[in-house]
Amino acid sequence: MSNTDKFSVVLPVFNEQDNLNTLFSELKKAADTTGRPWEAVFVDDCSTDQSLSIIQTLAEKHAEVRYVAFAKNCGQSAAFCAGFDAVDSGIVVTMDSDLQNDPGDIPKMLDIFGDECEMVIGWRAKRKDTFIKRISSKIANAIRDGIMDDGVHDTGCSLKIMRTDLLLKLPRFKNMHRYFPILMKIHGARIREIKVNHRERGAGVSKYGTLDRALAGIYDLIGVGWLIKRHIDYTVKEKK
Ligand SMILES: Nc1nc2c(ncn2[C@@H]2O[C@H](COP(=O)(O)OP(=O)(O)OP(=O)(O)O)[C@@H](O)[C@H]2O)c(=O)[nH]1
Ligand SMILES: [Mg+2]
Repeated sequence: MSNTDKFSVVLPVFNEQDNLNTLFSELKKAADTTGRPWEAVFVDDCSTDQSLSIIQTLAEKHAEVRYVAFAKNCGQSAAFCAGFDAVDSGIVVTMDSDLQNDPGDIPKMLDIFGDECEMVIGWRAKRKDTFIKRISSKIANAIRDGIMDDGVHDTGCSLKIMRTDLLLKLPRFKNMHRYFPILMKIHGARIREIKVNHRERGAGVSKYGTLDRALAGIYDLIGVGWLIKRHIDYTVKEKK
């Protein structure tokens, strides 16, 4: 990897109409400072607001914008996977579309991504979330850390940079995006963390309830624990 390589920003979207224009202008400003070619791949998950038409307008105006639009709502992990399949570069940046992540952090993350590591993850040291959300996230992290060691402080931070070829090897399942660090790690990625900015949601409402997230989280932990134990790892000595 070199510091001139193209990168692709994958953005899952579900009903974010009032955030998208600001998000794109912030993203463009930050991405252009890197001097690298880049693209934004929005994945609209059958939003019921004007998100898709805003994305279509952005794509008409800006050559960097591409999008995938789902025919029905399939969930955030499906959106990430469709984005990974669509990108046209070896480097994927993931982030939320609700302005909670700051695109201004991308250049410094790209600076440390490369030959020495295959994944860079943000660490929201000062979270701008509700008390309930912070506590439930702390409990979820503690349980997760007890079952699997992904070696990072903030697994749930959406702002991440990962190598496309490794991402395409990961097993695909609902909620897999909550386990990218451990899944990347068992596929050989060396991970580095960097503190990032975190902001309040721009406009619109959260798409997840605390209880739903907790219940799904327990179920998924069992599955991911199994996947890690049963992961196949081999090294080829010779081949003809
Ligand atoms: N494609 C797709 N994206 C989704 C879905 N649910 C959420 N998202 C996107 O994923 C990102 C994170 O969702 P949020 O609702 O902000 O989740 P959160 O940040 O944990 O919750 P808040 O702190 O309340 O914002 C946002 O960009 C959403 O638009 C979904 O079902 N499909
Ligand atoms: Mg959010």
